[in-house]
Amino acid sequence: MTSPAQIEELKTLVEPGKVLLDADSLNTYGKDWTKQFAPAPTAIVFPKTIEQVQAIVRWANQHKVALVPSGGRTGLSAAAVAANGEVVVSFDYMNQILDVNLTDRTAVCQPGVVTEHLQNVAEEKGLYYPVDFASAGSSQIGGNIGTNAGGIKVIRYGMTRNWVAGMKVVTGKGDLLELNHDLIKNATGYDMRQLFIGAEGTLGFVVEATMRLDRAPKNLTAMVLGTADLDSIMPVLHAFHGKLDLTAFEFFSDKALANVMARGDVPSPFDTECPFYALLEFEATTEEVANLALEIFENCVEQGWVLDGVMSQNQTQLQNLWKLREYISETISHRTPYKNDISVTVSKVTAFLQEIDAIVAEDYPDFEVVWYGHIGDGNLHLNILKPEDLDKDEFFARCATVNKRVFETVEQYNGSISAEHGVGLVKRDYLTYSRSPVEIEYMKALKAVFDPNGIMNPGKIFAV
Ligand code: S2G
Ligand code: ZN
Repeated sequence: MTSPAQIEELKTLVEPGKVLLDADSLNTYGKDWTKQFAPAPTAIVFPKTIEQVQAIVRWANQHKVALVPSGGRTGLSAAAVAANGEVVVSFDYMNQILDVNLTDRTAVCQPGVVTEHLQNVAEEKGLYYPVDFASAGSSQIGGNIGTNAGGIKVIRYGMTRNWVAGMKVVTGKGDLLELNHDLIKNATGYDMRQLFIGAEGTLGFVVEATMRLDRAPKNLTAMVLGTADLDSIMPVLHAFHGKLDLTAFEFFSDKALANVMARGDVPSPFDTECPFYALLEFEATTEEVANLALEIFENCVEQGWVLDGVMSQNQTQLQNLWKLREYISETISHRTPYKNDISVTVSKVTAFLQEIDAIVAEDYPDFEVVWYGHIGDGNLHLNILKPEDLDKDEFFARCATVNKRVFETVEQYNGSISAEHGVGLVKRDYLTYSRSPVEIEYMKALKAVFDPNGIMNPGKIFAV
């Protein structure tokens, strides 16, 4: 446990008032969007410079104090949860975009830059930061890197990992590493960026990141298609993906749509009620491209895969169609969902989805199952909604019993038990369904190199 004298020493490492100990701050900064773990940090510290981060890490090594990184706290795997007296290091005051270089098409960001702020600044400069997801309005670049955030545009642009030109990290030993210096080509040994991206703060802190930007997309246009059944979704993807350069291909079930419609502030896409829906997006750069999309749609209807559909004609309609998908997570959150974020290679999705859907129908007959996700890149979000009258702990315990069957199926398909939300605490005990014991031993060996005293987010990804 950290002593009062050690906390007083911590206060000298940062500006006055940048160590908080009050109950509200401990509760607010000691958690993320998960609901299973009670936050219980000792203190929250707010560095403003890289030197202050290094001093905090050295202090933590000296006193063997565990540190937990905190960004936008929108995580869904409890990677930013401090439940055991740790000191939370929040980057809220390291939130500036330090430079935008139009020649290199890069933006130098402090870790506390809100994702949406980077998106807006890129747009102001006529460029585009393409990693996007529902929580972009509050998530931070440092956390996006720590979890290798994915989201809704991965089918075209990939994950956060693809957009980090360079980064500065403070390792668990307190050393500052400047990785890759934003170079496009650099063949000089191990690319250690890739170790820190997705490491969930277990190797060190991201203290600056140079993010790549892309050209701005032209006339983004979305279609929402009502599909006849689960099996029809992937043929629709292949029909469009073969001819259009898609920027997104998402899916959601009728139950997901019903929850969004219940809000009352989003127009229904069309009258036909369908069991599943696909939302796809592309750049309608010419009228020919838009007409091609309509031809493909007609073909999908003729094939019996699609029952109805709509295409956006302007920005407002584009945004309204995206609300159908992006509002799902927030709209069901009050139902304390048990969340699975699983992925397989795209070619295996149909068979995989059939097996998982049969398991949940058999094992969750009395629970509301909501399917949605980034099916175009093989990432499915399976959410089980807690019945109003069922105790939360009992609900999570019952859901966990089904995990074994779900994750055994994931393992059979060489899939991932966590496609984009990370491992944290929530998926830690299931890691072996996706990573071999030998891999886990190598990961632990790497952790020992960068964080020999085990002060960096201990217990996340694997148990200490
Ligand atoms: C999504 C957002 C978080 C959730 O909507 O794609 O990744 O609720 C999710 O699963
Ligand atoms: Zn997602």
